[in-house]
Amino acid sequence: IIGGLRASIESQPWLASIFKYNTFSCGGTLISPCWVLTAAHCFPDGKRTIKDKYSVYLGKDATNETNLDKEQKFKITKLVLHPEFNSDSEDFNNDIALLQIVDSNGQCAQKTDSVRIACLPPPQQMMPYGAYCHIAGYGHEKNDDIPDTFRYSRFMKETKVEILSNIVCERKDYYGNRVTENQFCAASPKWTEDACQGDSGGPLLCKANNRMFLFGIISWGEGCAIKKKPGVYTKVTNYNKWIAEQTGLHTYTEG
Ligand code: 4AZ
Repeated sequence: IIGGLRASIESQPWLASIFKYNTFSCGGTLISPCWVLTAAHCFPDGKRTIKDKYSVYLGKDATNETNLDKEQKFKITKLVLHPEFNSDSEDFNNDIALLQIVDSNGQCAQKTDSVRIACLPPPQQMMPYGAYCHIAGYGHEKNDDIPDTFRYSRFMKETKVEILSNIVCERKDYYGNRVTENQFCAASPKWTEDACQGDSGGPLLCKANNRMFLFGIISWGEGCAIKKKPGVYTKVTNYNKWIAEQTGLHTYTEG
C-alpha cells in the first residue's frame, strides 16, 4: 500500500495472506469460515497449480512475524479459478479465485478479534462511484520497479481511495480499452494513495446502506500511485452468482 498507515489486523480482520512455500505472495479476503476470495493471477500455474505449495494465514499483523495467539494457518483444499480468466490477455479480465481452506485439525476459520468475515454486497447493489473505500495489504510502500520481496512493507497497511467511473478510466490517457465491465478503477485525488505489488488479491471495502461490503479485489495497475494510472479492481458485484454456485454461500440483504 502506497500512502496510508500501518494498522493492526483487528481493523481488517478479513484480510488473508497467501504464501507460496514460505514466501508471501498475495492478499485475500475471508468471505465465510471456509472460503477466501482472491485474484486468479496469484496462481500463475493455473489448473496445474500444486495446492500443497501454498499456505493461507488469517490474523497476521506482519508477514514476517508469527503471533500464535492471533494467527490461524490453513492449507488449500480446493482452488477455484474463474474459468474465463486468461493470464495471457493484458486486461486481467475475470481476475477472481476462491480458496477453500482447512487447518491441521480439519477446521475452518474461527471468529476472534483478529479473524472475521467480510460481507459480500447484496445482489443488485450499485457500485458506489465517487465514494471513498478502504484498501489493505502487505504490499510495496514505495513505487519502484525492483521486484524484490524486501520492499514489501511486511506490515499490514490500509488507506482510502475514491471509486472512479469506467468512463473516466477508459479515457485514452488512463487505460483505454484495457479496463473491462468486470473491473473498476480507484485512486486518490492527488495520486498519493494506491495499492501496489503484493497487495493483489486483497480487499476494497465500501460503505453501502451504512455497512461495509467487499466491492473489489485488488488486481493490477500501471505502476503505483502514478497520475492517471489508477488501481484496477475486479468488480465483485458481477460475480455474486458465480461465488454462490462455487461455495454454496448466499448473500443477505438484511441482518
Ligand atoms: C501488483 O503487481 C499490483 N497500483 C497491484 C496493484 C497495483 C499495481 C500492481 C495498483 O500486484
